[in-house]
Amino acid sequence: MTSQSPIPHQFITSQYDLILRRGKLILFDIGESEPLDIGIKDGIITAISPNLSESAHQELDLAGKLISPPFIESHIHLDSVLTAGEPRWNQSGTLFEGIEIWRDRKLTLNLDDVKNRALRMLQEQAKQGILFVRTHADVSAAGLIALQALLEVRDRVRDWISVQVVAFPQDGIYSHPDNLNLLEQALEMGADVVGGIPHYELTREDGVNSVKHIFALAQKYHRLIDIHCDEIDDDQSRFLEVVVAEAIKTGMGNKVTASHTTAFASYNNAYAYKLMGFLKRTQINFIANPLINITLQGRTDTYPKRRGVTRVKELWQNGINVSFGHDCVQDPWYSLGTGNMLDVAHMGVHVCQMTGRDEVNACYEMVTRNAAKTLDMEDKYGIEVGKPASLIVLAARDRYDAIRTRIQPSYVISQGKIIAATTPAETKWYGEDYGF
Ligand code: 17E
Ligand code: FE2
Repeated sequence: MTSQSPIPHQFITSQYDLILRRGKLILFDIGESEPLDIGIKDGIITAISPNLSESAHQELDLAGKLISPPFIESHIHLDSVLTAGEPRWNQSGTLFEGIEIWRDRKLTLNLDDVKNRALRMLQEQAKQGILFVRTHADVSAAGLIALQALLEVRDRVRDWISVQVVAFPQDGIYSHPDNLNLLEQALEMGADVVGGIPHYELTREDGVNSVKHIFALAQKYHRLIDIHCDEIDDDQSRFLEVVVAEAIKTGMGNKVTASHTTAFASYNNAYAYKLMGFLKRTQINFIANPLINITLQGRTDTYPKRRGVTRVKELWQNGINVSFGHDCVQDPWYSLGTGNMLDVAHMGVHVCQMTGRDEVNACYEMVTRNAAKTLDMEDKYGIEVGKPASLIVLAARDRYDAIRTRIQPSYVISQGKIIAATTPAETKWYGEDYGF
């Protein structure tokens, strides 16, 4: 029955707008549930039960498919997506050539350019089951165009996808006299998170000062922190320890995120061991970007060649919250990608060597539940009665199978509405028939 139903009485008294029947819920620390029914009313999950006897205006029979909380993109640059090759291709494949190309591309940014690309990307992401996104917006450019565009997009899409915007000073906050002010102005305009890039400040001292300044701003404006930190293979790049020190001194702990931290993979083990103890005390979050880290890092190595991905497995083993991001889709740093978080988890399994069964499941958590913690959005995330009905349906047996096949969600449901549905491609076989 639809809202055009000829029987208005039933419409008014019906308990649910939508019922999902016979779906298996991912129970993170346990496995998958037996098939269950989920009742949804006014965008909220109002019932989870083995067999809902009532009917609803709309029902979907999931026939044993998996129901997962949506994917979360915890680290992407929506201002630069879909610009690969503009104005030129990144030939060296390094982070630093990417920054130079972007410096030229951003001279031609305008609001519509950023908004159109960001909206297109968000729609692609949502079709692939992503309903929460943290995007960086470069604020080291006159005019704050990228930031203004992404704030407008954030507010425009909030009925179907939650977006957080990080004020990210790509060129550093001390490399140009205006950049410090631009960062603060971005927070006044409404950026949700303060960012930084200490390893790209001109000196070690500037890098340390930048981290202190970021914490001061976050406290003044009551915002989260997400710093691009030590994104380099240099084993002497040690801004993570400064982030840790500030997190301890301010008590900001789980409101703080260190993104990339690729140098952590190059630190000597004695130092890494000491640092790991401090990390456990602070409870800060980590974001690794396996697709980008494996391609941008190691570029100055011959052989042996480093992987350049932070110590994901060891952080996870120590109970520290880690999520995975895609970072880029078709931009000066990474020309590939569709935004699919299962591609990211799949690469994470490989480059972090997390092939044990629990480890594969952990990689699934890094694109779902762990990222909700990082984004501080746990209150509206998860499949529980009373929470917003934002979830995805996967034609997979379990999390391992979902990562293995990198399957598109059959349904994407956001705040109670079906916003995307995918029918699997069907391949016909015309070769020999072996009878199985
Ligand atoms: N900017 C940066 O500093 N690092 C990155 N990985 C990207 C942009 C994508
Ligand atoms: Fe990034």
